[in-house]
Amino acid sequence: MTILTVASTPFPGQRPGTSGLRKKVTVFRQVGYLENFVQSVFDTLGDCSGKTLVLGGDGRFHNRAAVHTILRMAAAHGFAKTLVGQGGILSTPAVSCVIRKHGALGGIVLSASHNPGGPDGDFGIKYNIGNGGPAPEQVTEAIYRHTESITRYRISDGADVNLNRLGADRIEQMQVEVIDPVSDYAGLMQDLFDFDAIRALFAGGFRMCFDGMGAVSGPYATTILEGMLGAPAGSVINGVPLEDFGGHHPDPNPVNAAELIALMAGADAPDFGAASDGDGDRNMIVGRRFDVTPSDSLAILAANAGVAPGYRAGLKGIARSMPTSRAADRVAAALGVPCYETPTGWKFFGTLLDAGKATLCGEESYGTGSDHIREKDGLWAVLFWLNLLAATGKPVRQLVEEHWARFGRNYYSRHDYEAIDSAAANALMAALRERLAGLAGQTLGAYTVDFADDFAYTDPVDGAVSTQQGVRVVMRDGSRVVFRLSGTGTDGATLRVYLERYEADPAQHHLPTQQALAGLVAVAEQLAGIAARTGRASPSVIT
Ligand code: VG1
Ligand code: CO
Repeated sequence: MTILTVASTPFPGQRPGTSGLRKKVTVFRQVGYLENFVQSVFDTLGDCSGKTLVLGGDGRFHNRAAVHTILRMAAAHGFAKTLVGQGGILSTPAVSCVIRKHGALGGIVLSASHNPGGPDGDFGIKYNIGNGGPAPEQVTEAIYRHTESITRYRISDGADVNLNRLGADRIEQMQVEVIDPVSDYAGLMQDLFDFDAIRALFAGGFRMCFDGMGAVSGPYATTILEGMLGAPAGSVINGVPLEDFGGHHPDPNPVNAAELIALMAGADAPDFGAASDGDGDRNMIVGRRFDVTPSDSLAILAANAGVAPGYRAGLKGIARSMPTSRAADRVAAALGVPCYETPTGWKFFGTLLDAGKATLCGEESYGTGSDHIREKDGLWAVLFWLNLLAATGKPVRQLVEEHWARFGRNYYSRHDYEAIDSAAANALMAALRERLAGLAGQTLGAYTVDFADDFAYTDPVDGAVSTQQGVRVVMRDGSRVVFRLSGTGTDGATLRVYLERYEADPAQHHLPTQQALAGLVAVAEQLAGIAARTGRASPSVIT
């Protein structure tokens, strides 16, 4: 075996977005493209001798090829050991768990998460640091700078290891340990939740459906739900990770998880439904004929955290991304703990979790998690809900409605305009930013603007500043419209419009969401001129 130094030249645009570098598979398959990025990660890390790396991905097309390349590069860079998931499979939360449990220097996650897969789909790569979480912006920017001036990468010419066989192998001086992708993660879940109570729930005839959407969470859900907790066989559907996700778009929302939603709406609906995304870090929670919004899910778990053994000591604080509804803020206030508001993307929760300032975190985009790892965690949220259902004996809908009755309801929706022209999207945002200063005090429809700004965040732990994180227009009654551009897409630009309205009166808690928010939708159009600028009369996805 020889370590080769291969000459290379930079590829433009290797800047990680909200969650890693995501491009079309065709872009990633260019000679040297993946290698340049990985070399830039390693150059940013410096000396890795004696260190352990964790490696795995969501099983999408190109996953295996990329794993083999990265293993040979890690060996050339002097890592003592790489822990790789069997078959090259590790969910994002499992990578975070394994990094922490084994004291690794960091990990590489191969995934474009909720983006479609397959030869014409997307691929992605993300570096996670030693706390198990996504690298913060200072690190991703340093990696990006390396990609701009790269001249060579280093790689072993050693043979591919057998990824299917558990146990130790070797490339150069580096030990390659193929690990069971599920076991460390399953052990952690068992420590956090009341498995006996959930087992008793299933034993009593409770039925659920978990839709793995042909992506990575299937093996985790099958082992834990059907294996350890006794859910009937068949409770997990689409449970085998496939290179093209079996044609599914593994973005768990009511539009994409159509099979699950139809089942939950049917006459013989199970008690509980859930779905996860490509890399297993998102969750959608569904009751019988009832969808739970992610923002409400965060608030409800926070309000009831004591049911789970792992959270019985209480919450230190709650953190949510800025566009996430403020339902969680009301729970934090009732609990007497702080609520932090961060920019979009899980990387912004890391410092708060490390510093012990927050216990639960969430995003409106079907992301929920806690200080047990440093990523959002789909199956964790499902188990938390199961624990809650087991502890209370109440159906999903009743739990949500009782929460609204106690705290009020934050009507919430996100309208996405996908794959619009990038120049038009940037012009729309620029025009909004120009109007911000004059908006306070103006009347828009039934609303009067309290304040309007471009969200900026100063990390309360390390002082890092992030600007231009979304335009928010906040009304005097607390209602909000937020505009931002997606940082995960690969086709043109995606405009996200986030709408929120608070309703205290329980008599008004049962309106259809879009009807309840119609006034704010009109305000958003009035403010941004979406139809004229994008040529779209309506959003492509509403969640
Ligand atoms: C989206 C979501 C954001 C989430 C990110 C990564 O980002 O809005 O909340 O953290 O995806 O999730 P954006 O920039 O497209 O709005 V995942 O499950 O794709 O890693
Ligand atoms: Co994801």
